[in-house]
Amino acid sequence: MVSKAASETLAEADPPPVAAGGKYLDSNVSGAAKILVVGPLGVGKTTLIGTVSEIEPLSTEASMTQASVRVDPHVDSGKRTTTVALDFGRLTIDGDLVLYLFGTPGQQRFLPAWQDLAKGALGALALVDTRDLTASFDALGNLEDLDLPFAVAVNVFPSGPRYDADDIRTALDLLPETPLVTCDARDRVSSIRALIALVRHLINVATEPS
Ligand SMILES: Nc1nc2c(ncn2[C@@H]2O[C@H](COP(=O)(O)OP(=O)(O)OP(=O)(O)O)[C@@H](O)[C@H]2O)c(=O)[nH]1
Ligand SMILES: [Mg+2]
Repeated sequence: MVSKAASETLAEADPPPVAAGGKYLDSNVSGAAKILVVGPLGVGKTTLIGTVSEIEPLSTEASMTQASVRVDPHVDSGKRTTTVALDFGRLTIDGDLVLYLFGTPGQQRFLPAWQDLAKGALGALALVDTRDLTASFDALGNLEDLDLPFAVAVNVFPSGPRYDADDIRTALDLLPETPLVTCDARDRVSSIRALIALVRHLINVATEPS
């Protein structure tokens, strides 16, 4: 769980503290949170976890073949592999809070797998791609069905259209309190910032009176 002390320090942290490196957890770690990284096929989930993880990330990539061209359109876009089970990585923020990051498969047909992954999760970072916002509807709907608090991070692709935040909120039907940030899944600082926005939101959700 996220400890109150860790949470308060984190809530004030800006710019994002550099993650502790190394295989073993820092002895100052006093809180932990399981976090899902979700989103549609090819949005950058595996990339983001690999970018921020302080341990060698676990990935379960399998080749995409012509056999899936009708159901996985990215086969024709140069994407060669897809996650078929999960990604896993670990990130310590502010020295004392460790995030265990679980990336889900992107295709809705893997929903049963990511329902299992959601067990024990405190929240989710939902990546979206402005080149196809509708592709995120399934993942966001799944999070709502699971009653899992989430933040939305637009993973900015160079060819992606730029929209105002309000337009993205409307298109995705986000609640006013749902954080909406931008990131580049290949960039460590912006990806950590997105995760911190999520953790701040989780703290607010956990501490606000119901
Ligand atoms: N230009 C750009 N390319 C990116 C970015 N993030 C990921 N990519 C590339 O986009 C491709 C898809 O990234 P993945 O991380 O495999 O996406 P994913 O969401 O894990 O995909 P699935 O597991 O198949 O659902 C990879 O070739 C990445 O190098 C980004 O922020 N910008
Ligand atoms: Mg993946």
